[in-house]
Amino acid sequence: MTTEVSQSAAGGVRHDWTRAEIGGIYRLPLLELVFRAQQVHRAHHPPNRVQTCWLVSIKTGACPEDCGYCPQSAHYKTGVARQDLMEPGEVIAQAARAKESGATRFCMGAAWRQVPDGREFEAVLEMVRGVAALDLEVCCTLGMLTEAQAERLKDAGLTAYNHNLDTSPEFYGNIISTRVYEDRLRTLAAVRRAGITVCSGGILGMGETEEDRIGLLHQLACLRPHPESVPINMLVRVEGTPLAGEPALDPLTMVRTIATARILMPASMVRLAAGRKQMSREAAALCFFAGANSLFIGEKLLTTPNPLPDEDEMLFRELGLETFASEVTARDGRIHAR
Ligand code: SAM
Ligand code: DTB
Ligand code: SF4
Repeated sequence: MTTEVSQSAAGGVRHDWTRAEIGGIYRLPLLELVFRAQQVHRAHHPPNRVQTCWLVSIKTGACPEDCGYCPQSAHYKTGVARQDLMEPGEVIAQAARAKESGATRFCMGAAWRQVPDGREFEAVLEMVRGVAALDLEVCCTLGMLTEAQAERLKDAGLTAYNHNLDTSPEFYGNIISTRVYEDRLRTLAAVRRAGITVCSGGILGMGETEEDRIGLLHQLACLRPHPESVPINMLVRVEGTPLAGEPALDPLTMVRTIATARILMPASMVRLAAGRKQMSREAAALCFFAGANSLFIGEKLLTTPNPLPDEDEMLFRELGLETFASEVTARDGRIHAR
């Protein structure tokens, strides 16, 4: 049985949410919200199971964009060492190691505003082909993409493309000035048209209001179809970025946002993405209870640290979490029972 089947059995998926409705869900008493989210979770996904994803930065730093949260922007002095595009062989070897470590999805990130055509794009296509041949889900996040590029990535075997909306349309301009919300939506549409699954979510803790978080969820939940994968990142505050001095986010805000995302997008994989390093295991446990069923493993995200493999093994053991085997998380980015 695929999730699509269980989804219709559970009453269908909506794309016509209003902001007011989403606000009503987001502002429920926390325990009521988490309880409802767990019910929705169980109607659409196996309980106690998480997808494990591995990130690698294939091109690091010197990015022309000015995203206020990002250590890789050329606009800020953050101490991130710049690195040109990696060799395909090296990336594919890392993917093989990621698979040995138990990852079922391999995500390649590049600090680009947009994908450059030519030698570098050809190298990325070779990486995608190599990773797909290892029978891993393959994801890329390379910045803006044209339809022609999306089609070539699809042909190379790409499962998913990550492109985050990050925050609400109103707050977006406070964080980034070098591109607009509409650019992000256009890339997501190109990805969708090419038949690649969409991975899109946001970042919490950038000084946004509750209304902005509701606005982000509204944008995501009104995409048709929903993004198959929704990463919720807690801002990693990196020295030198304009957001380095933001106060720490209350982890319960992550829980609330994840629970709301789970209710709005019942069949999607919701990822507890960046920020686990600065989160207690109790907070992470609540995020999983609220419906997160995916996470990044491996000791580094793109440029910042992630919990160590030993710590994650212990977390899985203590919570009784099992990981999806690669045969279970199928290459179309959705879960299929064996
Ligand atoms: N350059 C491409 C882009 O922006 O789409 C791909 C790489 S970019 C680093 C991928 C995503 O990482 C961003 O959209 C953002 O949501 C997330 N990210 C970057 N810096 C972060 C930080 N300090 N904390 C949390 N998430 C972050
Ligand atoms: C996503 O939503 N989070 C990941 C992945 N997609 C590419 C990136 C997190 C980056 C955190 C900051 C860093 O390590 O540079
Ligand atoms: Fe560049 Fe992506 Fe970082 Fe923005 S988030 S500065 S586009 S690498």
